[in-house]
Amino acid sequence: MAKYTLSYFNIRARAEVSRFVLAFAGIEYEDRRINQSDWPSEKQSGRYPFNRLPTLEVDGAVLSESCTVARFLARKHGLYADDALSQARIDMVADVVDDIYSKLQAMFLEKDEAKKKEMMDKNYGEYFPNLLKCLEKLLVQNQGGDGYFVGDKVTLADLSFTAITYNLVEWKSDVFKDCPKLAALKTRVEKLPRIAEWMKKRPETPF
Ligand SMILES: N[C@@H](CCC(=O)N[C@@H](CS)C(=O)NCC(=O)O)C(=O)O
Repeated sequence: MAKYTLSYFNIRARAEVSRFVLAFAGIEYEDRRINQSDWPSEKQSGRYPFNRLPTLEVDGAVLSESCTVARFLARKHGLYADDALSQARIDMVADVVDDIYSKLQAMFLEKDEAKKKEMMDKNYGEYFPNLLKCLEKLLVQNQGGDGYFVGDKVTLADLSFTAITYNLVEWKSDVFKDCPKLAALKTRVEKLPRIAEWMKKRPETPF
């Protein structure tokens, strides 16, 4: 079995989907959390391909880009699909979740309070509800929305979506009020025994 080291800051954010995949698959790994104060010197070390986090070290290789890392782990551990069309449908969800995440990250990093409020109003007023409604529609197209995004088992798509929900609700607790099937999917995923176990033991972090 390959030995994995997942490096990131001590937050959920862009690494949480990979942590969900590893938890669901029951894989042991090093969950390496780097202090912000150590990052400037770490960044100079040459250890990280794009001088950014997260990264996954495996079998002497270092992978960067959160979606690439999550997809690699999902492929290796049975959370992807066999046919190209289903794989693309999984990617569609994971990639739109990444777009949502980019907006959240920009809001999180914004220091100017007036600009932050403007971003929040725009994202929570229009951008997020529109994409969440589209995700809800996509979910409903598969087994009436009472199963998973693709096929009849959990895939990277469901874990990508669920992993980001905690960041979305932090700023607006009723963000899923018009998306009952998405809200139910989140609950379904949280009840999967290994995900429930991970959520109980994962560090409490602000983001
Ligand atoms: N597209 C990249 C974005 C990576 C990224 O922006 N990483 C941030 C943390 S979320 C980072 O490393 N920031 C520190 C820096 O750039 O020095 C991914 O998904 O991995």
